[in-house]
Amino acid sequence: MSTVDIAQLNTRFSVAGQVQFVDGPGGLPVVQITNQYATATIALHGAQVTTYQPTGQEPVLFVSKQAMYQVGKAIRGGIPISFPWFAKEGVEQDKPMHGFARVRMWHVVQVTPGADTTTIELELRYDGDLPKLWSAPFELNLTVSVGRELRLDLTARNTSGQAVSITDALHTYFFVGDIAKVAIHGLDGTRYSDKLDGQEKIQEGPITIARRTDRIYHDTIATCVIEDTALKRRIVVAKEGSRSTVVWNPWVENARNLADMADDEYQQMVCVETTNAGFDSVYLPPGGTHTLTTIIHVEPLS
Ligand code: TA6
Repeated sequence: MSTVDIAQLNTRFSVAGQVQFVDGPGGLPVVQITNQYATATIALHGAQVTTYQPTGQEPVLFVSKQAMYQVGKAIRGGIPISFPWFAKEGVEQDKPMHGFARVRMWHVVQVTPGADTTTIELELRYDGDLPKLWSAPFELNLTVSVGRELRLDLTARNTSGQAVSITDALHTYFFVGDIAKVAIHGLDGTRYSDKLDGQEKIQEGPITIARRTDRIYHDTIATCVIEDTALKRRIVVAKEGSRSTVVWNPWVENARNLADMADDEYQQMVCVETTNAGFDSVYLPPGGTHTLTTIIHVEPLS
C-alpha cells in the first residue's frame, strides 16, 4: 500500500468518467485517464506513463510482464523519465542509472478534463535525499495530455544560484508486433554513437533491429516513424526541446540479464527516446528553464 491517500487524491482531482486514482500494481498510486479518443495510465511513482491506447487501437506502449512496481525501482516500460542525467552521464558510478526522477513519488498539481484531451500536471519536489544526490535545487514539472495523440512536456527550472548542465530523456518503450518486421525512419544520414562498440557512425537508411541495439543519435530534431508491418501501423514520434534520439533494444542477450524483463519480450518492444544525451547536454543558467517534449500518435499503414 502506498503512503499516498487515494481517497484524498480522488476528492481533490478526480473527474467523473474521465480521471480517477486507484491503487495500482504493487500498491503504487496510479491515475487512470479515459476519454473518447484514448485511455492512459500514469504511475505517480516516477510520473511514469505506463499505458496509452487510442480507442480501437492496440496499446502503443510496452510494459514488461515482469515489471517491478516498488519504491526505488524503475518500472520496465512505458515512458520513464531520465533526469537530471541520462544513463550515468557526468556523475559518479554509484549514482542511480538515469537519474532519480523515475524512482521518486511525484505530486499532482492539477487535472484539466476536456472533450478531446485530458491533461494532468505533476511535480517532483526537491526534498528528502535529493540534495545529497544533486546539489542544485530545481523545479520539475510533467504535463501529460491524452487524446488522439499523447503529449508529454517535461519542464525543468534551475532555482539554484549557479548554472547547471543536465541531460534528460523521455525514455519511451513502444509496443511492436514483431521487432523483425519494424523499420524506424527519420534518422537517415544522422551521426550516432554506437554504445556497443564505442564507434561514431552515420545512419544509412531506416533503422532495422536484428541484434542488441543501443545508439545515441546526435544533433537531430527529426520526427521518427516506427513502421510496424506486423501490426500494420506507424507510430509517429515528434519532439521539441530535444537534440538527441536514442534507439535501444536489449535483444535476448541483454534481456536475459534483466530481472524485470522476460527473455523473449525484446521481440515486442523498441525504445525510441526523446532525449538530450551525450554531446547534447542542456545548459541552464540560474533561473533558466528547459522543456523536453514528445508527441506520439498512430497512423494506419496503408
Ligand atoms: O536508453 C538506453 C539505455 O541507456 C540502455 O543502455 C539501457 O541501459 C537502457 O537505457 C535501460 O536502462 P535501465 O536503467 O532502465 O535498465
